[in-house]
Amino acid sequence: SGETSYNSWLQYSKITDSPLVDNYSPFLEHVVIPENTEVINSAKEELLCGISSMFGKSLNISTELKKESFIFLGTEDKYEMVKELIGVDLLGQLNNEGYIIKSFESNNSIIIFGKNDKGVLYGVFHLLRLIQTDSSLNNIDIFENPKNQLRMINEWDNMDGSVERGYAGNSIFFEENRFVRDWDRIKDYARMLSSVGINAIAFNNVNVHEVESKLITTEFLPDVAKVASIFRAYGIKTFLSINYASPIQIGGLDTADPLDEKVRNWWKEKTKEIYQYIPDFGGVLVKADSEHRPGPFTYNRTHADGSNMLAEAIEPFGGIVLWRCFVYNCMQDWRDRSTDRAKAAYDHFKPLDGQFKDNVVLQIKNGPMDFQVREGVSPLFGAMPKTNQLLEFQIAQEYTGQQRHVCYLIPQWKEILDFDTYANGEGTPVKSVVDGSQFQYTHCGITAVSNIGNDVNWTGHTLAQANLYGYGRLTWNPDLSSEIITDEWVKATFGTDLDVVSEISDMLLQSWRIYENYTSPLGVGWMVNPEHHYGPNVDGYEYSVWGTYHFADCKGIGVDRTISTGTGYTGQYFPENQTMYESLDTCPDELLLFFHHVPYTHVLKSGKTVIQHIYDTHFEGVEQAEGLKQRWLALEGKIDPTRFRGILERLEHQAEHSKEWRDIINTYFYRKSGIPDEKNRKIY
Ligand code: GCW
Repeated sequence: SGETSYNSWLQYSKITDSPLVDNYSPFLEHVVIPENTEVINSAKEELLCGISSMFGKSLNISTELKKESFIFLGTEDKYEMVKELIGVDLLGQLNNEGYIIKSFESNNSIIIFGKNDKGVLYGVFHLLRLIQTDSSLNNIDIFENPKNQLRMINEWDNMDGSVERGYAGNSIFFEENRFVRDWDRIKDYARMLSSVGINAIAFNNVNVHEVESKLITTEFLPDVAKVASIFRAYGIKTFLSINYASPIQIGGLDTADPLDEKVRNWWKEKTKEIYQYIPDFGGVLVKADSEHRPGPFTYNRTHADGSNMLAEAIEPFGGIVLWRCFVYNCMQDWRDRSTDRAKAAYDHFKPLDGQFKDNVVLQIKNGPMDFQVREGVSPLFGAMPKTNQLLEFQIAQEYTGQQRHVCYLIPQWKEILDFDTYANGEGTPVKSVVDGSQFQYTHCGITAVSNIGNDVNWTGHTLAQANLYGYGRLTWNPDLSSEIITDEWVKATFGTDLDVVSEISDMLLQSWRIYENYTSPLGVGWMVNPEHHYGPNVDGYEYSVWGTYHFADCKGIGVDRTISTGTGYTGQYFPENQTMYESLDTCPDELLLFFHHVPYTHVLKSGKTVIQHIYDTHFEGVEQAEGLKQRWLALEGKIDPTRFRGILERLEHQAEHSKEWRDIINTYFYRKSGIPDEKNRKIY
């Protein structure tokens, strides 16, 4: 049935054959819950549901401590009740969302203790995860604080029900220019998100069209408030994407100039109104002066002027302004070799460092171009010590197979988070910039474009659920390894059978490289069909206005972004990285064509020429895609039929489609270069 795929990693499958049933049972008699908040109630409901589903057992609920066999859920307010059991040593180190889990074999008890109720909720999800992954409950001694303050999701949902870059059906929030009002589905989404530690969401598209502009009016605020209340019960704050030109669009003013008093007052009144409906409203997300969206440039104002104006309006209510840095010239002339889109965000924002208010956070895409299979890490990270920064990933697989191909992105995100910016000298990885530990940031963290829709299984490709899961886990703790995250997801989703776990984990962990192999070699991007961005089209973006070129000719390929002979982009990095990328000797192979234009005969560090690398990876990628399908087929009978077939269909498509990629890419470069494949394979 669809239920299994709908339940994602919150399967709570019946546990019968685990060697650990005898270990678990003694703990599962009572749940002691002395407090009563919305979030604690969510924690209680989840625990009761999880235990009853896995063990067919209802826990007895009590507010008083028992002598034995109990699970205690409580916060600092109830510290007195459990102080003998948890001691004081770690207490002071718990942050607002942190928690402690301890278990005691002597009386079969488990203490889940949060500084606040959110910690209790996260602790309950952690306990349920331990059981779902076959972990022993003996001698648990867990201390967890989330590493990032903002752990956010951006939906690109439009009110007509479509989802921009959505690959899993329509919106679960909107249809026909109103709210869907399927609150249960939204609640289940909230459960999924909070189970991996997400604490904020903006649920409408950053491209705010006409109807969506009215989300901040009384026409829709009651519904927004309803959605916010569902998320609130799971510790998730609601944000809205807003239209920068709202004062004109919905306010009837003749300007949106951020320095105009009328405009400033309009936003102050508007903000007051929003907070009447949603007292803990998180704030606004703004895409301004980007891809034809309105912004302060219209009035010759800076992005500091624009964002500060909103920040001032929202400050009295504790809200924040998430301001995107995806600002570039999308009307470029391809003949112009001096403009480089990769440089745009840094060029626009770096000079403004120090001018932003404390409650403005700059939201920066992980790459300087746009969520390609592989690109350099944005040099803006670490370059603005006096300005709050938020990292933006894309879980939706716009350029990585659109959730029809499997492409597990956790390894990619880990590389980005671990990338050393050298902002404070060696050992200043991106993760340490956005978690606020390098500079005195007041707000920071990680956000990402969601990959869900109203498909029964949420993500179209069931294996794409792993990207959403892993995103949350990584955001909670960027130091978790890909292997650990993957292992958790597979076990919680498909059960703990050893073959299933090792096969699926390995398929996921290799999938990004496989996808890269048959699509986009050596950091060159954009060889996709325009607009929908699916499938190969080497020159699809070569002569366009978007600033997206590979410059392939009969001699060579790649974008010269060096200081000495190119666009100078490498100069935006701190010296160590600048030197590494500037020189052909030290630039890593995998990003070679992102930074350099080289002849097809250029020899890579691997010892192969560029052209032979292109041929080899494309032939190999197709074999690997076929391999994924074969490995999946071998799991038949170990996966429920619905998910088995659904995933198989997509893997079959992937294997076929990878051939299309291989043949078009190889043929294109063979025809351009005239250099035959050393191994004489079929190229057209
Ligand atoms: O990559 C581009 C996408 C647009 C998107 C834009 C953005 C929301 O193709 O669909 O618009 O990025 O991030 O603003």
